[in-house]
Amino acid sequence: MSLLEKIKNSIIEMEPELTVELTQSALAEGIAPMEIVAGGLISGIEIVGVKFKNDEVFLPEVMMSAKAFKDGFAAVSPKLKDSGYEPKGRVLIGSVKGDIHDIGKNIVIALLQGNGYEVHDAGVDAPPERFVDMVREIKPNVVGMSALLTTTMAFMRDTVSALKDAGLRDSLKIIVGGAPVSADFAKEIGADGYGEDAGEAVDLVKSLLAS
Ligand code: B1M
Repeated sequence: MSLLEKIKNSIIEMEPELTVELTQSALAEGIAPMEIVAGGLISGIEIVGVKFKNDEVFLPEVMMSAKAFKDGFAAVSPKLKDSGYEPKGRVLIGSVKGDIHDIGKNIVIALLQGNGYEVHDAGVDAPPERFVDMVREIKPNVVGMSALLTTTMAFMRDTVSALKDAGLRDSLKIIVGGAPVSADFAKEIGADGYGEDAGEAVDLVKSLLAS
């Protein structure tokens, strides 16, 4: 079994320490950081997602798998950053109010960092006021919002409104993403773009900042 397969399985088997150990071995063997993320870590959490949906695993198991993913990702993340180019812009990203899912957001952050963007993390369950305060402080070129729940998507709209009310909207681009979000929804709430996955989010930021 390849190291990437083992990493994937360690996430499915909910073994955070093993995930970290295997991730470090993969890095030591010279496997590209992005390959470890895509072929090992994401493959594992995606399978857990399907099992969760099919009621084959339940929340405590999913949380342990998510921890394995996060710990493995933390081990590989500095190397992803090392592969970056020139800083190309400043991005603020958070999971919106009510939403504590952050795996996808953290992948988007890592890929942006790996592509040379300075990224600030608004964390999870980030209310519109936090985005407003952080925009005032950081002055990002782009604000990104992530939501994994249909119930929390509404806070994307509230955040866009709060940025408008604070007079900050015109100074930045807004992008949104997350499984229940769509390009139509992005348009509807007045965002500048929607990224289906982390790769698209990076392309979107690139194109928005070039325009
Ligand atoms: Co939750 N959960 N969860 N969960 N969870 C989902 C999302 C769900 C689809 C599972 C299901 O029912 N099949 C479902 C949502 C249903 C809905 O509303 N549509 C759900 C639910 C219901 C819940 C709870 C309500 C469960 C409960 O308590 N009864 C609860 C809510 C908590 C809350 O937020 N208030 C809950 C809790 C949890 C855990 C804490 C156990 C854990 C989260 C741990 C963590 O994130 N730290 C968890 C997990 C892990 C999942 C699943 C299994 C996996 C999500 C994930 O990390 N995917 C998920 C089922 C699934 O997706 N199949 C599920 C991997 C990740 C790489 O993908 O996040 O989609 P994703 O990110 C992608 C793209 O979407 C995109 O790029 C990423 C990388 O390619 N993207 C962006 C994301 N953000 C972006 C931003 C961008 C651009 C692209 O620009 C800014």
